[in-house]
Amino acid sequence: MLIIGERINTSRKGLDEKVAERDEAFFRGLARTQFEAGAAYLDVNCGTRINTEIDDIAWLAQIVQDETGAPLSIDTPNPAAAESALKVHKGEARPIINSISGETERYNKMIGLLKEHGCGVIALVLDDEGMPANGAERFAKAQKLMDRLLGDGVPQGSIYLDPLVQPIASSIDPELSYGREVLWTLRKFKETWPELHCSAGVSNVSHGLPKRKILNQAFMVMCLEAGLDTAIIDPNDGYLMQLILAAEAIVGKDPMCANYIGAAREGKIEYWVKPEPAQ
Ligand code: THG
Repeated sequence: MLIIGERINTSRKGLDEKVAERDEAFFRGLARTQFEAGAAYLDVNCGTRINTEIDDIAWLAQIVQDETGAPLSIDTPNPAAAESALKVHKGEARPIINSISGETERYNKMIGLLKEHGCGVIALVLDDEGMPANGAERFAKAQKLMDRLLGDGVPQGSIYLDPLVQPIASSIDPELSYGREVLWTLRKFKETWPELHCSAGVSNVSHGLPKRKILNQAFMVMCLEAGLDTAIIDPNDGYLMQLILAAEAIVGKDPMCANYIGAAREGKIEYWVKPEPAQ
């Protein structure tokens, strides 16, 4: 599982203020702890800062990369903000633009950046007609978007298709489980495009519910089985991280269970939930 650390996001409590104050030490800490916990990419999102996002995201990108050297998931619907972060991005590993969608203006501007910078891209199943209501609509929107991306010469291996996880608590139709719709969609993605990467914001699933981490952990395991290979999650949830290792071993994504055995030897597999590290 490719892990994208989700914690640098100004929609999280108190983080908007930390960006406003330019609290560099705070964000260095968030970057380092996620990287050390096993995040391959670090997401940077300051979407709450509408008027200053373009400057703020470049500031965040620079300090996060200076601290860890990790490539970034540049999380913004705004092409100007994405460009601002791309300009300061360093290192061999290319960043991931998070994200492009089928929305006309966003698509046209993001595709230009993608070609210019040769990076990866998360593709959201969202278009001018809005959000998909169920699995079938997710797949229909995905087909259109994939046709367009592949037609525009984006290599399949650079695309991370995202089925859009919606909070299960926000479904008003008792017949419709947002969890199930996403799992169905992931299977369909893998069946249709076997070489394609699939990514998802797993923690969206629990929004508005108590004891969110348990829901995130359960959903993570199910998504992994359904074909998810890239997860935007909190890597500092040690219990979640060990569940990923266990689930990969079970579905044959860990040959000879080598990673699982190695982690157990290193004392990284435990029966209890660890408290979060202090920030
Ligand atoms: N797809 C893509 N990008 C995304 C999302 C997606 N970026 C944003 C979001 N969804 C993924 N990132 C987060 C970050 C934080 C939380 C949820 C998703 C979150 N955090 C709470 C907090 O920190 O207070 C609670 C954390 C917890 O208890 O688990 O909710 O879908 N491409």
